[in-house]
Amino acid sequence: MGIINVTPDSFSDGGVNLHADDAVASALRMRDEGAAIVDVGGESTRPGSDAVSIDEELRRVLPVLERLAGEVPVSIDTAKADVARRALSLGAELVNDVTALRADPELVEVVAESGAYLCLMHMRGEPRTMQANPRYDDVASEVAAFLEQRLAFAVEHGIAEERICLDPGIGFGKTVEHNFELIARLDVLLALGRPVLVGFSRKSSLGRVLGDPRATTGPLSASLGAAVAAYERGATILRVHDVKEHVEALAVAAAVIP
Ligand code: 9MG
Repeated sequence: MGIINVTPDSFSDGGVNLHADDAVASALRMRDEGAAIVDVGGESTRPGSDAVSIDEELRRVLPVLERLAGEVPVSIDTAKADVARRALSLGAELVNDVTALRADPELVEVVAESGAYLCLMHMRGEPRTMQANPRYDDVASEVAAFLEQRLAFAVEHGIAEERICLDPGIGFGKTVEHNFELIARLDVLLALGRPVLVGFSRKSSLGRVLGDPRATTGPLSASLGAAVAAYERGATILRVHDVKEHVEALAVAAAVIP
C-alpha cells in the first residue's frame, strides 16, 4: 500500500503531494513500482496534529481521487463519513479509518452499504495528545482485545468480516518499545483471523532505535527492516512511502520465506 498524503503537515512527506498534480503523479508511479493499492488521505494523523474540516479534507482529496479513478486501486484514509462516501462514489475500494469507526457514527453505515473493504486500526487517545506517556500492562493483548471488539462492532453493523483487515497502529499512542513488541508478537493479532496491515514506514521509532532520541522520522533502510520483520511474522499489507524499495525487499524476503 503506497502512501499519498495530500497534506501540508505530515512528518516525513508533508507538502510533497499537496497539489493534485503531484499526488496523482506519485500514485501512478507507486502503481508502476508495484503497489497493489494507494492510500489517499487529506488529514495528517502525525502526533500533535490538529483535525481539519470536512470541506478542507474534501478539497484536498477529491481532485486526486477523480483523476485516479480507474487507474489504480484506491484506499481512502479518513475517519469522516462524508469524505468516505464521496471517495467510494469515485471508486475507492477500501476505507482506512485510524479511529476504527469511533470518530463518526455514520461511517459504519457508509462502509456497510458500499460493500467496501475496511481497515480498523488501534489508536490510544487522539493524534493531538496520543504520545503523552502511553502505558499498557500487555500491549499486544490490549491492542488485540480492542481490535476484536471493533471487528465485532463492524460485523454487527453489516460489514462482511471477510472485507476487514486489522492494524496495530504503530506510533498511535505507543512508545518505541510498544511498537517493536507489537511486531514481535504479531501472532497475537493474527489469532483474530483477519489479515494484518502494518504501517512502520519512516516512523519516529525507527530513528529513535537507531540512536536519535528526538527523531521525528526514520530512514528508508530502517523502514525496510521493519517491513521485512512484519512480513516474516505474517503481515499481509505494508503501508509504505517508498514503494519500489519495499517491493524489492519484500520480493527477496518472499523468495526466502515460503
Ligand atoms: C493514516 N495512517 C498513518 N499511519 C498509519 C498506519 O500505521 N496504519 C494505517 N492503517 N493508517 C495509517
